[in-house]
Amino acid sequence: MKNFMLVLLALGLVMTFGVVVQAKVTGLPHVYNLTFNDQGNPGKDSSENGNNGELKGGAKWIANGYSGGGVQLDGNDGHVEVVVDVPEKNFTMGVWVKTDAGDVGIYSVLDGPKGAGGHDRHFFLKDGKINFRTWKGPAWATDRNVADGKWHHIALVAKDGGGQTAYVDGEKVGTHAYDHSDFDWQKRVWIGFSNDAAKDYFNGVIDGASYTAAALTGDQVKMKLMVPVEPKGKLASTWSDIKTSH
Ligand SMILES: [Ca+2]
Ligand SMILES: [Ca+2]
Repeated sequence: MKNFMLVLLALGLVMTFGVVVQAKVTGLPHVYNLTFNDQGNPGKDSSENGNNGELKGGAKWIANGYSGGGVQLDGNDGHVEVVVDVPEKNFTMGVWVKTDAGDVGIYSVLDGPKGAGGHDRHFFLKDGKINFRTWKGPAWATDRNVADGKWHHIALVAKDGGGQTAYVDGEKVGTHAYDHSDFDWQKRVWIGFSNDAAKDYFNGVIDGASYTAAALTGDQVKMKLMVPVEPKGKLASTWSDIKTSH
């Protein structure tokens, strides 16, 4: 019996350590982090929470994303689906996009496919400018045009008591007072889609799509979220993160 308990204890330590090391790979508590770098498994969740994405419709893996591979979306029905329960409070959503289409959907949280039964946490372009809507809050716009055919990183932070903050390429571009989502029956997330856009489906290339269970600071968005996690850099960043956090 004593030996059995020791084995359980050892197993517990191994599992705990495994979790700690994993969290330190990016230093951020990702619900999922899709890098699209593995051609054989393009929707693989690099957070290793197992919240893998699935390329659907006219979504095609390509070798040239922002960093490593990415996903080309056709503007017709292509999107990436993650079936996952994401937090409604204190979260950060981020994605790299490249497009010259100015009125397309980018990112949203859904109940059923295509938002049947409910949808929110929308990222979408209107006249090229990045807009958001986190229900029951209203839609709100920034004046930042990202439909210029170049890569841009878009992030939305919702902080309890602090409202929403939007970042483009790590720079704060807008805020809204509504500080959380009330859409707590959601079941999936679609990247490359938003019901709020004139054209629901994204037309262009996406990369580095993440959902993080924390309201990140501007520095964290810039220094961590926007920085791609490359396999060969993993161990180095793991140990440097552990070193600097103690
Ligand atoms: Ca990539
Ligand atoms: Ca949820």
